[in-house]
Amino acid sequence: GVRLARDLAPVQEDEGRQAFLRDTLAGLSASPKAFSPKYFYDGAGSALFEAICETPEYYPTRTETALLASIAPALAAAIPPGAVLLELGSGASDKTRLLLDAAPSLSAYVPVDISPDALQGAAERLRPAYPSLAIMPVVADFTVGIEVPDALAGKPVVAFFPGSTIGNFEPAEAVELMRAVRRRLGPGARFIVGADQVKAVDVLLAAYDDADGVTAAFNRNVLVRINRELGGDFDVGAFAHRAVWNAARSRIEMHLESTVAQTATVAGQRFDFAAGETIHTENSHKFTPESFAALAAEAGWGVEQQWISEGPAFGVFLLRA
Ligand code: AVI
Repeated sequence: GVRLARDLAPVQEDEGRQAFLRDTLAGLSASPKAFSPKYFYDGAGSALFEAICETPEYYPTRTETALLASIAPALAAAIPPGAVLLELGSGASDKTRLLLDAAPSLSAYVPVDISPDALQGAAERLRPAYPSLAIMPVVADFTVGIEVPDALAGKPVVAFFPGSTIGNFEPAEAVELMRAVRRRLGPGARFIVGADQVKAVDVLLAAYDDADGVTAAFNRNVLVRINRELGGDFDVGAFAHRAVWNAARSRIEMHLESTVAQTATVAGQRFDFAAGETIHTENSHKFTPESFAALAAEAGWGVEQQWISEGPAFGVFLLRA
């Protein structure tokens, strides 16, 4: 069965640390060096991401929230009575309230996130507000497997994946993930996905390099985390935040650029950096309605309805298996 947040055992934490260590050593040994963005989200990283969402430059969160508020009745109409809402990468679960309010017939909410701190906080805030809803947080890396607690077997499940987190995956991984959700949910299932849209490059770049440096701190936090959890000795201040637009791949990339020639040690292994060498830390793909529909189709989903905001364009897609 699946492990709920409150059951998170030291054993599982150690498994998490082992995976983090393995992936970090592999990423530092690769050329070019690269990390998975999923390791941004320790407690501090999740808090920094929440702070990014408050910056004037980072439009996706407020844009999607406003869009979801306006279309919530249409989304609720697609949710069968008694259904379970399964949210991938739920973080603070702020947008979820819009769906929970619009679809009072939901019987359970299963937020899935890699950050126990973010999940715990979200569950504590939601429970008093929705006393008749079963809130069953699951600490999991949803890229590894999608599971619903056994207690909810047999209920229809609607999956919710807002925030354009789908854009943080390579297209092939995104297809794999959407396919896994479809297999888990079965025929006739609904999947609500938020996907940020291509727009003017200056708007995109500003969103990933805010003037107050919150995104820079978020990017560098992965080095802080490696130092603390994996016994690394990164000189965090000697890495600069870089955000670049890769037009060919339609994505913003984040990198950490070594400002000097230096060596960092992690778990006894030494890694050399030339001045100007980068660690590629994140991709954030930007879609068009057509490119997103094509991605969904590859995973066996059809677009039943779509909504694209005016102003900064952000898309919410209601998919049907
Ligand atoms: C979580 N994810 C959708 C964010 C994004 O926009 O790709 C993460 C982020 N990275 C930098 N700023 C925000």
